[in-house]
Amino acid sequence: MESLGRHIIVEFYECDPEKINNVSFIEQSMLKAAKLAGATIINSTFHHFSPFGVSGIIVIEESHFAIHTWPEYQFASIDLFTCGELVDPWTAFDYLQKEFSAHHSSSIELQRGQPHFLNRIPVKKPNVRDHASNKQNRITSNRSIWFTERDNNIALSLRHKGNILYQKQSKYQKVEIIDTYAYGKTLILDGMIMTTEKDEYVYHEMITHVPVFSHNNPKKILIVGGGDGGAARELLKHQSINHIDVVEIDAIVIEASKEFLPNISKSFSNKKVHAIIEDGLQFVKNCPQNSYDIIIVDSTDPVGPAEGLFTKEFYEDVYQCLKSDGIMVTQSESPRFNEQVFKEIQKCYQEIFGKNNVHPYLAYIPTYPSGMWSFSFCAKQNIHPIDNFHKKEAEALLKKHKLNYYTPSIHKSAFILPGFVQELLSN
Ligand code: SPD
Repeated sequence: MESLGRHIIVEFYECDPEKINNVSFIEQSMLKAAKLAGATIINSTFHHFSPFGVSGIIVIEESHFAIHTWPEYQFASIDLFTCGELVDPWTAFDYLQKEFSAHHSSSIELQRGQPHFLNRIPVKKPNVRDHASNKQNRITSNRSIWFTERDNNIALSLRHKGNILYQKQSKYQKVEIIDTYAYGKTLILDGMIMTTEKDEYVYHEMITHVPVFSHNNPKKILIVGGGDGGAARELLKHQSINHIDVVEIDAIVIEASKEFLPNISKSFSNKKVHAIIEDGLQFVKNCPQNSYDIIIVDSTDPVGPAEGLFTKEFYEDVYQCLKSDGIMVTQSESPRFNEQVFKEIQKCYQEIFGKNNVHPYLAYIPTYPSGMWSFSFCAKQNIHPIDNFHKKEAEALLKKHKLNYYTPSIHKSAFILPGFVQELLSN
């Protein structure tokens, strides 16, 4: 015996960046490499980091295989640690080099546990019963694959089933759908969670029913963004509404949602709903004055294609498109996580709609950064969301449709803001 174990430390250079940023592909390749090497897999965990990079480890009966990738440098760093005569880490090395299309590599083999330093002592063997129950309870294999949304200081990870159900780079953004254990199918744009099957109702109920029950007779609605169809689905629960335009810049978002999120996107098959593939900025610029009763800005975060939807110019155009008693509601980010954006955007709304006509409100969405999310209610006239709340109509709707978050009490209490949010608004 030369040593207890062999540990190959591998550097793969000039790999295919797409491959080494794909957590499912990496997981599958590492598992196959372990099997080809003759190892017995116990457990594995793999994480994707937004926007780039994957880390993963497979615990094998004969030690471990681990990987860390830097797609932006086309670099993968791998540990192949095995023990026993029957497992050959170099078989795994050869396989992975091909899988990741590495153009060149460097590696060293370490001998772990060298015999002349080892002194074997008698260790008590487990008794037969312990041994039998250990065998019974042994986990043969358990995949653990994680998606992580993070900025420099905060991260949220969701464990998912491994296969990426949908992945396309559109003209505007990377569109992905994964199946998570805790929140079901999840739509991700450029590495940021947009909606999940399990908590989407909070966002979609709050961005729609609050303005509709504050308006006297809403008939024609514009949604800017909203390509998953969730906001339109909620609006269809109101009989007075007979026309909904959904202006979505990215047809791929609608395509992905229709295929994998049918309960959210089902509104697109209703003839009151008109999907228009166009940049919301241009749409409101060209929109005739006094066109809509309510405009809902259901945008992504203010990076990438949605950046323009957080500008004064855009809101001025929205103001023009609204009828004289019109209401705009926007998703206005998290006052905790996006403090600066939240503050600045409130000022901007106040400049356009008037200080007394802007009312931010909150809801709790576990899969968005910090969990605390804001919406902003902006009215063209002096329409107050609580004073003008049509409570009876809200109660009637709740009798007919099961909502999961919105209630008449939530409608009112959502406008009660914690001290630190009030402070953000006051300076
Ligand atoms: N950080 C997440 C912000 C997402 C806002 N838009 C969600 C779209 C759901 N229809």
